Amino acid sequence: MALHDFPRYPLTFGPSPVHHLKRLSQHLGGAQVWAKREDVSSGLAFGGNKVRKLEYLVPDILASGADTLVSIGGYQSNHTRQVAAVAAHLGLKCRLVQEKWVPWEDPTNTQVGNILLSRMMGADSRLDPHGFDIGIRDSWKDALREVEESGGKPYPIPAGASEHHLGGLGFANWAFEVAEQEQALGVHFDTIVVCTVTGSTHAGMIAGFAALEDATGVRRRVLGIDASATLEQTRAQVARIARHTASLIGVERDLRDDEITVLEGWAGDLYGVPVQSTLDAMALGAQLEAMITDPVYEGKSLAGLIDLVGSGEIPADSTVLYAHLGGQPAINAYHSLWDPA
Ligand code: 5PA
Repeated sequence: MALHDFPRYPLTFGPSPVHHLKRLSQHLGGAQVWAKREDVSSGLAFGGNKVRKLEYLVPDILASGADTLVSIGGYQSNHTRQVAAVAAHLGLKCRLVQEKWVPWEDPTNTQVGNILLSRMMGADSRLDPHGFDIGIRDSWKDALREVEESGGKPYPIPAGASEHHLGGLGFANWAFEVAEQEQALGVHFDTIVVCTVTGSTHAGMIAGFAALEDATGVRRRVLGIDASATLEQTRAQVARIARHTASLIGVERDLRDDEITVLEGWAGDLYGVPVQSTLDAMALGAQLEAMITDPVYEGKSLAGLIDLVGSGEIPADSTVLYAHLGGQPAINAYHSLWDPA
């Protein structure tokens, strides 16, 4: 099988836009930095990286005859908001488990941003006191059982859609899209920087670029920036999903270790809690490019990119592509970071 053999239900406007971050590049004084924007590529509730993953799940959802999508995330999960959006778009019901993944005590955390949007879109969003874990949760299994007991037909979507067997395909497709956009723009991205937490975004890219490398001989670096401070678990999950997705799309060799890179250093101590480098990166992106990033994910991966370009670890003759995966609605719960003194 190849990627184009898998059915894809379009939920985006088309390829996500790619553009040069000229002022940021100039400020950093090294590699040229571009961005590819999952945050502005769908009309479904502000979009984001899950929309692209869900494009490959929808055919399976529709074939299953399910009437309720059941998923899980933190209170300010972007993923659950995008599942709620897809449910609304398809005319299905949606049951969400929102766990206390982040010790962020602002009362607005359960009221504004992503969770507000999910409620507006009609999802049955219920709070749960459990803490952060990217694995399969009992609370999610309970929700699936409850839907069944009340006569519904649930369709299970795990955290970040990552443990779903088709969860890596969306970003394998992203890699092919990048290769086409390079042709049209006349640029070559030798390095990709991407935030990684539940793993299928990064893993899908690895699989897609491996397939492209085998077809064209072109090698690139895909640098995953850990944003959850659970490095070993994340590395293992990325490697597993990358290998699974690569075999799904017909990559006939094992992936090399150097194709699976998760870098630590910008997550701080806790998932969802920003550190100084996160705030500095968010401010730089906003003030030089009006490119808004969130303190949970994209602010941390942008901080990684800034340091890697600044230190020359990504060399000055590189052209680097920053994968902007969305996530901005959460900033509302983090207003205190910018409240005037
Ligand atoms: C998320 C994830 P992966 O989970 O595929 O590694 O993606 C990381 C990521 N950027 C990066 C943004 C804006 C994200 O929302 N979010 C999760 C969520 O519940 O929202 C799955 C954790």
